[in-house]
Amino acid sequence: MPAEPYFKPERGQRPGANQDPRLDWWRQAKFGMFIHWGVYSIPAGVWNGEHIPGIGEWIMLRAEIPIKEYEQLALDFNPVKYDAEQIVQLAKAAGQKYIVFTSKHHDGFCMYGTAQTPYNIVNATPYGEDILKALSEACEREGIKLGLYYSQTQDWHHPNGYGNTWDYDESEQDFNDYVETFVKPQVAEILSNYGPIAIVWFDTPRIISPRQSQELLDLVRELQPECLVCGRLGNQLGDYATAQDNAIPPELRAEVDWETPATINDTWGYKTHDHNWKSTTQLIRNLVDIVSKGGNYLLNIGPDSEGAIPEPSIERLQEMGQWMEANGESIYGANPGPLQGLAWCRSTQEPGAVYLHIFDWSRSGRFVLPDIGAGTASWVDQSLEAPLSLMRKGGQLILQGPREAPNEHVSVIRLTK
Ligand code: FHN
Repeated sequence: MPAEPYFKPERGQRPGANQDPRLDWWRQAKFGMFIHWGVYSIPAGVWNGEHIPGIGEWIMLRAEIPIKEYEQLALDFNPVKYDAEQIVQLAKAAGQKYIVFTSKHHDGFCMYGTAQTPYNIVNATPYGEDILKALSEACEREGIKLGLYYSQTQDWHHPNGYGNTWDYDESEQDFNDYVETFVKPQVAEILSNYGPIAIVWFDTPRIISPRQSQELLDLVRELQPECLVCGRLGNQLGDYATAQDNAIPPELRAEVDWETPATINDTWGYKTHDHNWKSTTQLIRNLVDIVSKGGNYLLNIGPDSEGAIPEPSIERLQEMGQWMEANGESIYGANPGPLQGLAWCRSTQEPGAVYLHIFDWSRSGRFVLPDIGAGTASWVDQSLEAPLSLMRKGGQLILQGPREAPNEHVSVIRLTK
């Protein structure tokens, strides 16, 4: 059976980019916050009283909502609880170093003030404020990098955008005109009006041609040369590879820089019916697993239509942050470690130290590993006082710790010479 394609071929990394120092901050960061937010947070998964299956931000397509009807949502969009500072503080508390915000998703509604269409947060809603402006200012103040999601191919609102087969006749659409007269000017806007943008996070490349992908890349480079472009620009042109949603490769992937975008429950855009929240332990393990294999974790929140962040997301991010506060040394800037393929533990490393992240604590508190040349073992979390010893015997390292895992999520041991 062929291995699962964790990276679709068109979601690759341009040759040589894995040596590019422009990605150094991102390689250091490891953990980011994705934000999916738009007018789809009003129906929140329910249309005409019917629960529409699937991810919340796809409701327009899944329920084939006519544009004229869907547009009415904007008239009710008044997110008075939106607080950019609170969102950025939450990201910081979680230990996330960058934010990626949906400037325009597939439904075509723009969450920033654009001159290309009145269908945007400033001109089409009672709220009337530029949500992105406030977010960019809060990010700048708090030293968090800001990336922008932009749907460059699917646009179910624009007459020449891809994907709306219920309002438009595909054979009459002119996708090239859409790219030239709408996408490029919008990409120029988001890169000109909101200060330094760290990433443009393109998505679902579908029908975009190699020339169109290249020209978008050139535009980003021209306007903000330091700005990264994710692997979903299409045609293998991104600065880093983007894994499939929620997918963690089974093995080390050291040959490319990569990122897994992921949900905390099962949707990106807010849905009232989705209560399938992953546990904090699972989320921390996902982060560790990803970093141990060479990737970054971009974990999503979906604010509701008032702009409030769902409480279960807040709780989990805060708990992740507590773990990161104590154990972040083994995550930020860490490379994949020498021990790979073990079920009970993951490893990362930096010069002079190997970090063992223990997922399954043994009942005896004893762990046997291949001798990787370490002479001392210590807890990364300085508040831990449980005894820990290391012995080298017959080409093996024998670690002896307490009988109970000292951390309920993942306990981290530092091995040094
Ligand atoms: O279709 C989108 C989806 O709505 C969401 O934005 C995710 C995030 O990675 N990307 C696409 C599906 O892969």
